[in-house]
Amino acid sequence: MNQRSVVLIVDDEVSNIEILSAILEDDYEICFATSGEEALAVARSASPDLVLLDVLMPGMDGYEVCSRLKADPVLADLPVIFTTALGEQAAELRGLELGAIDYLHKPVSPVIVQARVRNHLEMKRMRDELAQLAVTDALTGLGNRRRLETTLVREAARLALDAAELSVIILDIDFFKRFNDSYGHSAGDRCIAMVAATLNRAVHRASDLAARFGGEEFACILPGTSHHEAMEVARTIRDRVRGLGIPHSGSETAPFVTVSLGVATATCFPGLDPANWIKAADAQLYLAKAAGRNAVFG
Ligand code: GH3
Ligand code: MG
Ligand code: MG
Ligand code: MG
Repeated sequence: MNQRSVVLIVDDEVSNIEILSAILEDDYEICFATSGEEALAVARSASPDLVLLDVLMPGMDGYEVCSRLKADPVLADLPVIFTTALGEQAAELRGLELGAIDYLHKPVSPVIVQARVRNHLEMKRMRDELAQLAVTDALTGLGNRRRLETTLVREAARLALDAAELSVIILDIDFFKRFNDSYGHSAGDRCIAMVAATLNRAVHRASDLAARFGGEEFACILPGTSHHEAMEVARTIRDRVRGLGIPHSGSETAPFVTVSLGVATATCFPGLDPANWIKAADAQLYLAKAAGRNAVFG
């Protein structure tokens, strides 16, 4: 069953929270806050899908809460609907200009609240799905090149701060042109998907990323992983792919599909450019190919 969406209700008057809760609690998980400060804390801790936000509150008002949500990279996409008794156009315009997605006037109509919340949650669900599709490779379900590039940039920034290690593995299927020639392009696609699944199982820390880099090439980003550990992971992947036993009569390494892998490890240095990590791993991959394939170099 689908997880229920979470709606955060923010209002300094508890009776208003009770009214909105009663309207929405059959369909959604409800969390609430009675001040602006508390709203920001609950938005961070409860990961709501939508916020109903009162404008007039003592201390931090709703406008300020909305501005702070929109300035926070993690919370900026959270849809905000203002709920207020302020009837003036200027007040409504200000809320919308601050990034709120909609405006509800108190006293609220239960069916209108339900319909607007439902529509905005549906739009958010579609936005999230599109965002996920934009970084996913359709054939393998792994991250795609865009996902790889944003991860590299993010990890470079992190590495510059905490001076940890980071390893990169590049993988390329051996004699794959011949595989397509012998068994056809659809069989080639299935082979790519099986190699991807093997790769994904071998790379299992929460911070690890396995991505499809290009046609039959993959990359793994392994934050906090030493060169020695990454070499072990790469050898495991090489052995498991060979162990799949996918027939490949044209291969010169074995009568099965094999892969070659290059490993590179970055440590913190000033002006580090993540593109160089891929280049370094690629240079090792080239050596693995030159040495006969079904090999790991690093
Ligand atoms: P090497 O051992 O040196 O890597 O030899 P190779 O034949 O694998 O060489 P190369 O990497 O140059 O060739 C990759 C081939 O992979 C070319 C292309 O026909 C095939 N390919 C690329 N993307 C796809 C894909 O999405 N599906 C299928 N079926 N084949 C693909
Ligand atoms: Mg109020
Ligand atoms: Mg290739
Ligand atoms: Mg290849």
